[in-house]
Amino acid sequence: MIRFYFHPTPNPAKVALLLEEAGLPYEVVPVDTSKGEQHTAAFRAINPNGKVPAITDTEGPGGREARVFDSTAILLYLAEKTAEFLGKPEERPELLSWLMFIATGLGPFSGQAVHFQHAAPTGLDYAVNRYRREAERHYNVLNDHLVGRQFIVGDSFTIADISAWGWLGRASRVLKGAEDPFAAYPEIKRWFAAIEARPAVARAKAVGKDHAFKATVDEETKRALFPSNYPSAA
Ligand SMILES: N[C@@H](CCC(=O)N[C@@H](CS)C(=O)NCC(=O)O)C(=O)O
Repeated sequence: MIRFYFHPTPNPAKVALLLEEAGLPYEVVPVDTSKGEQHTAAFRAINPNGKVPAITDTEGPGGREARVFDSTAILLYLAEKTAEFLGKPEERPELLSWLMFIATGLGPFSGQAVHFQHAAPTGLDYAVNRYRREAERHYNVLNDHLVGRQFIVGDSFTIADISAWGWLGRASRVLKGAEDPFAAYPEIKRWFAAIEARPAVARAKAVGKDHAFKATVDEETKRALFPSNYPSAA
């Protein structure tokens, strides 16, 4: 049995889509990051980095329970476990390259673009411009790569598509103010529409809908999500 530690945010969304695409049985464990549940000792034992997603798998390697944290690690772990969504062996260099491009570039710069445009104090023009433009630059790299391609790697749906889908689903927040955030990225727009049409996407989007996650942003939320803004007293 897989326990899936979840909050309705982009990185857990990737894992939800893989679990649904693979048809793996799993149990959702809500982690309300706006309430600070990611900082409990019990959750830190599963992800010492205190972020979602994470999973535990009672049937890990050697039949022992395993924990896996960080969305890209989970995608690779589950894809290897099911031997699905990895593309052809000769495509592994491309798969790893695009996975890391998303994990270390597209995702983090998108996340910082959201932070500085939606959560940070106003007036930080340098930071807003840097992260917004770096997010746009990553969009351009992916857009150019997708010319003439149905999928990011080879000619099949892989965990690279799943990983990119997680953050591109937040394009309207990343590219704040754009009427159509994909207007300047026609190849991403075409690719994204095709991924969205997959039946598993609707099921992935339904994950966690039966849980009332905290929606308000108050002092507790800010301290939970941005603890490094509140240095502990010496
Ligand atoms: N590199 C990690 C990043 C995980 C991450 O930033 N998760 C966010 C949700 S998308 C989170 O847990 N935020 C709450 C917090 O940072 O306290 C991954 O890909 O899983």
